[in-house]
Amino acid sequence: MVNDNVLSIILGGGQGSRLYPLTEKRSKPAVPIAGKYRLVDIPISNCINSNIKRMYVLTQFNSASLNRHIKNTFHFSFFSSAFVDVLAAEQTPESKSWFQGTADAVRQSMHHFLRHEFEYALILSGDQLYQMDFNDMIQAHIDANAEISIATIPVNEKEATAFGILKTDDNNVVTSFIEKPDTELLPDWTSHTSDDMQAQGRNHLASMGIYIFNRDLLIELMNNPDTNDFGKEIIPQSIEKHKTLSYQYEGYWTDIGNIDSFFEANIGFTDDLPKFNLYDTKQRVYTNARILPTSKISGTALDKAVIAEGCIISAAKIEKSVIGIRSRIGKDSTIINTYMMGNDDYESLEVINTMKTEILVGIGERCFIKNTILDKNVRIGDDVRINGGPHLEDAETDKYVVKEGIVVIKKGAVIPKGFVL
Ligand code: ADQ
Ligand code: ADP
Repeated sequence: MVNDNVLSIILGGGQGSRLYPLTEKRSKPAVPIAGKYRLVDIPISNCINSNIKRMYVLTQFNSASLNRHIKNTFHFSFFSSAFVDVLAAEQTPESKSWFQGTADAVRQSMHHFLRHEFEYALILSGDQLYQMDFNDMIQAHIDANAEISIATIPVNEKEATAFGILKTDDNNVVTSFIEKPDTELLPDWTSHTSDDMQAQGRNHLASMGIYIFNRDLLIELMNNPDTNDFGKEIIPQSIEKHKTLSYQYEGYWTDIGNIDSFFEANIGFTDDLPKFNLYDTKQRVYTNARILPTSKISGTALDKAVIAEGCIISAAKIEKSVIGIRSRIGKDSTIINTYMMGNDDYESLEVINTMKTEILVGIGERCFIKNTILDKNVRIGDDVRINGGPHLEDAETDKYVVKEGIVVIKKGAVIPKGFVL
């Protein structure tokens, strides 16, 4: 088993500005996805399913929800060496020790990693949706006697400018690498891909931001304080000096680092055959086992609705939407193409009677909500109409943000009765 030789380092997020306002009050790994999971559950579950059970999650700030989630979710046997630890940047954004980039984040935490025995460091991004067995990649790395491996995936020309693009020789050894090339450079950066990929126009080989480094090489590279980023500096500077293998992957993989892709990925769970299979018992996605009651639904027409546990729903219609844990939706409301994250708590009658606001947590009666992300614990009054879509211009208030037509209602926001957007 190679896995005892692997330490996993999950890059949990920089400033998280691309996912703002979901990252306004929590760190990126704690952002809820698919109604009951958190972003960080994806890389952690991939590691557990690959039998890699020593993991560090690096994050810029340590939100209470991230700590609570990790602490409540990942329990390993007392007798095992398995763990998931969160390491947060210890200073403020103004301070020099705030992580300057992905490599800097790893450098500042090296003393934690080096307390463990490992041969290979597996470095993962925290904002990607995919199910991958890392053992195949590790085995390919060992067989090729490589010092660095990069997981790669064929992408089309439109996507290629958002990624590190590379070229390889016939043995899949990386010969050149360019981080996020301009469109006019792309014709020089095509690769020979499989017939299936070519048929989809995927002729560029992109880095998935998933790396294996041999321990000694990682130590050597981290000793150079001038390099702050893997994609911009470490990888391009290393390929000539250190044997770097491209491990090509052709399964489903998507970056969910901005509001648009995050929204699409969540709504994608309502497809007849979602590209990411949450029902695969061989590749389970682990999350907090909350022991919630079943969901109760009355008088609602449901079409392509994904509904988590513990909801109380009386809506008229829910279509192509993901409804998260403990959601409450009032009578005659219509929810279309929407991701509702759910609530942290139920409001008991006692609490309701002493509340300052009369707007209950969840969605009220006779509301219409479309093309919207509702963060946790929102209170939407009766007769509210939120009609997101490309007709809306980007905007921000204290209660919501509009980004590329998607309305994001901020965590805990109270939207008064009759509000229209
Ligand atoms: P990007 O995703 O643009 O490209 P980056 O913003 O550095 O690269 O993020 C990589 C991962 O690290 C993300 O999960 C991010 O949240 C996290 N991260 C960023 N800064 C961090 C910090 N200071 N501390 C902790 N985590 C941090 C990279 C590569 C490309 C590759 C794409 C694939 O540079 O070559 O194609 O990933 O998505
Ligand atoms: P979940 O994983 O269910 O989305 P959290 O981990 O955020 O939720 O919270 C789990 C439980 O902790 C909630 O049911 C709630 O009762 C409680 N809780 C949530 N936020 C806080 C908080 N800030 N302080 C104390 N308890 C909290």
